[in-house]
Parts: sequence; structure tokens; C-alpha cells
Amino acid sequence: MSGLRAVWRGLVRSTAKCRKNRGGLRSWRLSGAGETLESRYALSTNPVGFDVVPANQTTPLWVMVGGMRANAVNFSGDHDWYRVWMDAGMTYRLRLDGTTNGLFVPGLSDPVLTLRNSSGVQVAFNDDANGSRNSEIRFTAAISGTYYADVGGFAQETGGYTLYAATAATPDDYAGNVFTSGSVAVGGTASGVVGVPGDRDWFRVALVAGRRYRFDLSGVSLADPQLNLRSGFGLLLDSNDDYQGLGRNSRIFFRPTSSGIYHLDVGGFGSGVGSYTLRVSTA
Ligand SMILES: [Ca+2]
Ligand SMILES: [Ca+2]
Ligand SMILES: [Ca+2]
Ligand SMILES: [Ca+2]
Repeated sequence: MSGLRAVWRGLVRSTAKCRKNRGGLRSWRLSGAGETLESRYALSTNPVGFDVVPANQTTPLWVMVGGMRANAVNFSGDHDWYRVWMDAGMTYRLRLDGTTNGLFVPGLSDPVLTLRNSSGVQVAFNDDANGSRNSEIRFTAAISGTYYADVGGFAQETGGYTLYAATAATPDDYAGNVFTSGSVAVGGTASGVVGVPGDRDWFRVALVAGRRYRFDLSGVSLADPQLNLRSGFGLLLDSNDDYQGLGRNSRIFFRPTSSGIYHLDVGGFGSGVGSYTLRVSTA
């Protein structure tokens, strides 16, 4: 509750009374011999403040990754949308809680959070997370672009909130060394994610001396893949960034002189991140 109005005129031997007034405001009054303490507060179902955040794609407000926004669900059914930019292949964490960060409104006791894509279509939703009534969404973007964090209250709830956006550390799917768990068979494919700029994913492949192999690395959301071929010990044997005729995808041909384990070392050119597919075939 918040005291919208409080009158203090001293208090001696008081009696307490709580009642609901017209308009839904509740008030309580303590009174004694000529002294009265009176306070009114809004039920959570009542409007708080003025709504300034649109509930659709016209919203001009951004929540920056690494930043936060504080505002209020002002009336029952109010939703506030914030733009958030996401890069393909990256994982983001959006957290919504009922702390008000200095806003003079009651906190939202039960926030709900919806993540929407650039068309406004729901792609993720959370009501309660982490053993609380606050909300949290972890989301890996398949497509780069503007998404919308849609803030609301459960049922008729109103009140202040804080929305946080951050990148989430994605556990790397494959190590970038000879201890990698990744492998790919001749005639098969493997897929993974360059999760952060500079991430390298290695895949073991067993090759036979004298045969000619073709290694193809294609971006799914990774815009500019880059491929290295390494020996069983990890020594660099060949590399390719953009293979002629394949756009920014990579291809290496190789005829080993000795049979054994080799490594395909996958990454993105520059600081690129995203998902990829690796294919090994005989050529
Ligand atoms: Ca609002
Ligand atoms: Ca909730
Ligand atoms: Ca990876
Ligand atoms: Ca490339």
C-alpha cells in the first residue's frame, strides 16, 4: 500500500476503522480524542499513475541489453512493450520484477513477461520464475532483429516494475581443442553454434589415406563461417573462409597421405556469431 494521502494530527487512545470508498479506494482511520490519522491507499486493482508505454509495435522505448527500464502496469490489463535488439545465435536473459526503483507507486506483486518477435507474435512467456512471482525468460534468437518485451500483471494486478535485459552466457557446445566432444562421420553432418565472438568448435573426423574428401561449412544463422582443417595433434593443415561460388560459406578439399583422426575447426569470420552445419563427403 502507499499513502496517497495521510493526515496526521496526533494520536491518543485510538480506534481503527477500515472501509472501502466509492471508486475503489480503501481508507483506514485511527481516531482518538479529537485526533485523527487517516490514510488512503489504492487496491492493486486500481489505476496507478498514467500509462506512457504503448502495448504494441509503435512503442518507441528500448530496453538496452545490459540495461533496465522501470515503469508501471497502470491499470488492470495494461501492457507495456519495450523494443530489444537481439543477434542471431545469441542467448538473452530478460528479468521482470516488482521492484519500483524509486517510482512512487506500489510494486507489482505478480508480474508476467512475454517475448514477442518483430511481428509481435509471442515467442516466449513466463509468469513465475526462480521460486518467486517474478518472471524470467532465457531466449536464443534464431534471427537477428527487433523483439518486444511485453510487461504485464497477472490477472488484475497493477503496480511498478523493473525490466532487465542481459546476454546469457551460453555454455559452449564444443571445445576448440583436441579434447572436443564433437565428431562427424564421412557422409554425415554436424551442427553447432558459434556462441560468442571468437568461439571455435572442433570436430574429429576419421579419414583414410589416398581418398579425396570434401568438407563443407554452411552458415544457418552464422553469416560468415570460416573453416580450418587440422591434424590429429591440432596442427593447421588448410583453411578456407569464402569458397568461390558459395557466398561466404567455406569448403576444403583434402586427400590425406596417412589414415587417422583429423580435426575440423569451425568458427565465424571476425566477431560473427550464429549456428552452422558441417558436412563431410567423399569427392
Ligand atoms: Ca504502463
Ligand atoms: Ca508472476
Ligand atoms: Ca560453440
Ligand atoms: Ca566465410
